[in-house]
Amino acid sequence: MQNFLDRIAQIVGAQHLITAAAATQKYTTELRQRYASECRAVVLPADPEQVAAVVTCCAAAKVSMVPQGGNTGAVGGAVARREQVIINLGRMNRILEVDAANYSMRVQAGCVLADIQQAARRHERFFPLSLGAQGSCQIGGNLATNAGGINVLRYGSARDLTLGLEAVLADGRRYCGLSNVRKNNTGYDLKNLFIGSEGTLGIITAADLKLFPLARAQAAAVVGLQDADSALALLSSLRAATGDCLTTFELMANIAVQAAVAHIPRQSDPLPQQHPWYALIVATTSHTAAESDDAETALQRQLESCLAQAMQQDIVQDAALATNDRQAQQLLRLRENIVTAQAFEGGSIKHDISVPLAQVPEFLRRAQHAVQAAMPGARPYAYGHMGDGNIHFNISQPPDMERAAFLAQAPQIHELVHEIVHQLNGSFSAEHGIGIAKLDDMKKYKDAVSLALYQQIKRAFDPHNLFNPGKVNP
Ligand code: S2G
Ligand code: ZN
Repeated sequence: MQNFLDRIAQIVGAQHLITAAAATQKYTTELRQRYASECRAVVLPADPEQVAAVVTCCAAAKVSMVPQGGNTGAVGGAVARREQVIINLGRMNRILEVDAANYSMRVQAGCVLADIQQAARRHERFFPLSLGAQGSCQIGGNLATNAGGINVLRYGSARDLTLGLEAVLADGRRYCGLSNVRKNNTGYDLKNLFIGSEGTLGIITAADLKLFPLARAQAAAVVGLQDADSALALLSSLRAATGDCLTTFELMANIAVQAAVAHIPRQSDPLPQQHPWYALIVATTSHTAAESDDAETALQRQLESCLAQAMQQDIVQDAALATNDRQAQQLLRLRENIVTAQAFEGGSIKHDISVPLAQVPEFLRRAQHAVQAAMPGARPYAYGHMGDGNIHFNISQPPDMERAAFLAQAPQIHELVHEIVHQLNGSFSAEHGIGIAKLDDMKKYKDAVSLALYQQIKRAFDPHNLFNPGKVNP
């Protein structure tokens, strides 16, 4: 093993080969701390050539690898075992090119998502992938998990935002699929095999991303709702009225909003009374009126009129509309803070499900009933991307229940919730991926033909199972 590590050190430089347990800890600490993780070494290559050389060296030594970006995943996709090498792409963080005329940008896999968003803005362009971990997650990991976030409603997931990519294969060869043309109909769509494969088919080293016109005007609001049926009705009327200006429609249960108010400094309830449900609404337009504030005023007026009508129809109980960007950012921060606030409410059994839009209220009814019948006192802490039918139906610990005993019930609760999702023709993993957390669900809910095809693809790309073994494929 020492010779092997010496060879790795020769490739990346001794200072970019980390073996001391204390130093590898940041790479083996999993975000939700549900999975133990350790490793033989962490390797930080500087460029795709070094990635290919490291992979070739690992393949020759039959050492399996865990590709890793910002290590912000939610399903244990980047946890490692003691004999494995973690290949972390963090050093490969260059914005290679921004082609504003082509509405595209070429980035290395280790670029932090927030840096990509800012680089696009500097060129008067918008990169719409936006999620809570954007300050530390890396685009390579976003692509590997086909990340979603709060703008999927209008712009789609990571897969929809990618024009081309390059990756290192399990035998060290490089797949060179970088391409910034929007139409490229030449053979199988290999790009989309790597996207969402969670590092099990190849290590993404760079990508060509789609850019969009910068929003010239934004309107944002938080509304109070009686129930999820009202949220569904509001979503439908907003989409009809604003067309594709609607970028974000996030549902938040009252328990989540009040937890943020209780636990997050300077977080208040945007509405004077509490409501069973809240929704965060953001609409933007890139139309440039004579003055950009005309466009902003027009969009805000449109949203205001929509919400006023919904209030008359008793769909919306109350509304807080942002009148400037600072207030809009405050409303967006509420959505981020409800995620953070969960941890202050004890243990959390989390879900990342999706159902057809019209089934969201029915899912919430059935799931709440089933969970509370199975575990009296369980507190559904539901929020998420209602615009995509994607709900994080998280369960917070009953106050009088011991944390470990509560978390030990997770498999049973997952089974209850995912069975309801299955009955409603939904998905047990909407945006976070499979990792190791959802392997049982893959076995249970994916059809035999799909599972067989996944295995055939995995064997074709990684015949010696060196890339992230034990992930995604049950
Ligand atoms: C969200 C973030 C991950 C989590 O806030 O939409 O996808 O921890 C989640 O739930
Ligand atoms: Zn989410």
